[in-house]
Amino acid sequence: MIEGFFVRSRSMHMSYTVGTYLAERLSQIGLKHHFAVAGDYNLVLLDQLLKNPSCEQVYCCNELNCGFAAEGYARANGAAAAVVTFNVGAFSALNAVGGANAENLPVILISGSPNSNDYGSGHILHHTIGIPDYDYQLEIAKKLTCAAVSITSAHDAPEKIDHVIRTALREKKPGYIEIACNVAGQPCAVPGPISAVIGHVSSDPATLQAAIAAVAAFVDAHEKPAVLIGSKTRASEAEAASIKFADALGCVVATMGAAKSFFPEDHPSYVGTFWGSASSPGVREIFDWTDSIIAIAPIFNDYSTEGWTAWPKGPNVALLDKDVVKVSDRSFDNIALSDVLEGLVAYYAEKPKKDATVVEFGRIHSTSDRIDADIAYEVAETKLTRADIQSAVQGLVTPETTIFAETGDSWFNVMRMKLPRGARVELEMQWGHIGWSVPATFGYAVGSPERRHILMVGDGSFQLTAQEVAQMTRRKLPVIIFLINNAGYTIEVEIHDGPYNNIKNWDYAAVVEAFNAQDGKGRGLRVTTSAELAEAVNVAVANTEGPTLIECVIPRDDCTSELISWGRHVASANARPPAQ
Ligand code: TPU
Ligand code: MG
Repeated sequence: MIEGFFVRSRSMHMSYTVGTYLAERLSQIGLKHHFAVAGDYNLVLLDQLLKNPSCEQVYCCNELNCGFAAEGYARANGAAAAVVTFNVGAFSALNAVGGANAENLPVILISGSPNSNDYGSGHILHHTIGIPDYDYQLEIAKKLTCAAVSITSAHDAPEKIDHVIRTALREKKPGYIEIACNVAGQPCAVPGPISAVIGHVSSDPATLQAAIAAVAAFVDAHEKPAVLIGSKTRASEAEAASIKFADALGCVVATMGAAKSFFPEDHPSYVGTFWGSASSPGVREIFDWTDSIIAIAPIFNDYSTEGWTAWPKGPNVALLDKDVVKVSDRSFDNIALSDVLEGLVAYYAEKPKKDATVVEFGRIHSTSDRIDADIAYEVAETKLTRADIQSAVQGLVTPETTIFAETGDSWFNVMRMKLPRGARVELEMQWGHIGWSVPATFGYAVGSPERRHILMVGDGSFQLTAQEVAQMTRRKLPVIIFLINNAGYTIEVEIHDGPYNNIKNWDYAAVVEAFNAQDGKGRGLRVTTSAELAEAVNVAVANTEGPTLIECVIPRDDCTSELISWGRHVASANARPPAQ
């Protein structure tokens, strides 16, 4: 009787535990799913999370994949969460957390952790390295996230959870929460309004005005500006403002490799990818011709600058980053990129267009370029080529399509795609973990079931994370996978070859069939001619109840010309001798 009364009165007041508090916050920030792998340090927490029906639990085959699934989900949905067990699980997931950091995605890693009584007790616990010191996972997580907390008491759990989620959303970086296994089910405070967690920080008004004036002065002082869109534009929430800025300025706009699809390709100012010798036709030349570059949220690393050979820097480059502007030896911080761009839009609204680069691009850019030639896709009983695969993918792209492209020649193939407005490309060029794309596509597809999902992945990369195709099968996700079987690590072959670039061949199509077991509807098809590829694409489109993997067999050196030239530049940068 007394117990029944107690339960009723608690539910009338919407009682919370640490776990249900966390679930409430995850669902309030828009997560309809979280990803998980079970382990005894997190089982009570998983029970608590299951109590919230608006944030479904989705399982992965291992914790690396769980982290990458969350990373992919964050790409579709703005944020994500992955729940794992202590050390043995979390250490694998931390690799993906490093990736989320590099890729500017707010992924919350949640780890079950030891019973609070075991901290400081001298007890040795399973799954640990065998010392009675349990803070080393937290210390590692601190290096890889923007906020990391350990919860060993329900008392301070709410503010710790809110701190991590708030910081991750603001910084667009991963966060980390570990919860002692005996604390996850403990009663805790009721959540306050979610605005405390998701509220935006305003730009500093004086700095904003000064930054806008400095960029305007920079642009006014030049005749032939060009805009370069970088991969942090999405994390900066500045995609829409960049389009308005391009409209107002009227000069050419190129995207960096990692920012493919972050600017509409049907926009009159859009010229293609800027990536040194791997640029779209005419783009490198127009960037050579320009007298100034406005770089929006770029990441200039050895890969994106083609071994430091195509690195826009110096006094003719204005850098407009997520919350910092650097122009003409001045620096302004604590300002939102979209506010800066909106201010510039207002400034240029009544001014003549700075369209010299658009006019010149029209002169130097020939329409009979390589990309159009590649799109002529001939269905024939001829040996399959890389160009056939590129054309087949291109033929599937709709405004509702997202293409994931794995590290390897898939990067350069996808650069050649012509995207209708709405189509998206997802790349992991800063972290560059081969195998990322399989679980990330899975997570993305869970978060955006209304879209068409295409994955281009090499044979070498696929071997790292292949088992996550089984989760696509489990959830009946109709992902179309183009697996490029070129018998090895061709991207590495083009950088530096050796026996380590050869891999054991698999029957990839059969692997997917094996994942079906009794109930799956995945399809695996192996193609060696363009006619077989065309047939397989039809099968893939018709299969709406599971993934379809098309194993595309091509020769080892049948790669894009961009990979060859990019590989040569990267090899030169790697081979620089030590400075004297
Ligand atoms: O198209 P292709 O043949 O270049 O792609 P594939 O077959 O997926 O080969 C990728 C080869 C590759 C390696 C081995 N790309 N980068 N790496 C180095 C590497 C090793 N381990 C991890 C986790 N990530 C890496 N990028
Ligand atoms: Mg390969």
